[in-house]
Amino acid sequence: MLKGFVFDLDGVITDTARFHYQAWSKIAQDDMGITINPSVNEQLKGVSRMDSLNVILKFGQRENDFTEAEKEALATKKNDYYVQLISNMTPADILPGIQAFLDQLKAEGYQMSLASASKNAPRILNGLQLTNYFDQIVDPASLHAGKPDPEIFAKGATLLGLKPTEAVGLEDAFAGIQSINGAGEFSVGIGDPAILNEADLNFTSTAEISLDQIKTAFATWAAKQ
Ligand code: G16
Ligand code: MG
Repeated sequence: MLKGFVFDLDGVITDTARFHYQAWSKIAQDDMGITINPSVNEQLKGVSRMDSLNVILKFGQRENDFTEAEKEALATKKNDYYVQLISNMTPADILPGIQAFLDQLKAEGYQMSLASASKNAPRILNGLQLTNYFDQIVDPASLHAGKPDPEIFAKGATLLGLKPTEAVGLEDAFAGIQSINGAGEFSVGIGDPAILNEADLNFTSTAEISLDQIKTAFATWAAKQ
């Protein structure tokens, strides 16, 4: 039986990718002499802060040029700038259709948790005034491996006291869909179905999300589990 929903944050609830990109672009340019581009940005989605830095250093062929302490300092500097950028977020930054979807889930008594790689997730939910919708938030600092490892989505369900087959995971990144599938949950992809081709159900944007369609597809999927 469908009992709960595990949400990704960036790209599903709000678009923080543009702020991550702005912050990484500046630090990469100013402190590493690396000019990043939108295709590098794609590789940062859903990836932890330190792994994002490593992607950028590899792109700039500078992966051996910084000590661990220097890398920590670069990651901290990026985060300080990023936190400034997100400090003005308001409910107007919630992606289309999400507020109504969350209201419907609450009204129908579903449990909800957040499976974001971002250590800033609680701060972002606060700005969006969505904190009260979420029964649990997975602490990314508690994880052994990030997406596509199943751990984060598995934890999103267990924190709610749910079996994987009672939970739906929502994601906009391919690595996130792999994480949901690996956890044995029903996966909903938000975005290009050609990219998210391993999702159990796909919506091209958040505005298209339909709880009725999820329920129908989930019932067919659950019967086969
Ligand atoms: C988000 C972003 C990633 C970011 C990561 C860590 O993941 O998509 O680009 O690197 O969080 O963020 P922070 O530096 O704030 O801890 P998600 O899982 O919400 O898509
Ligand atoms: Mg995402």
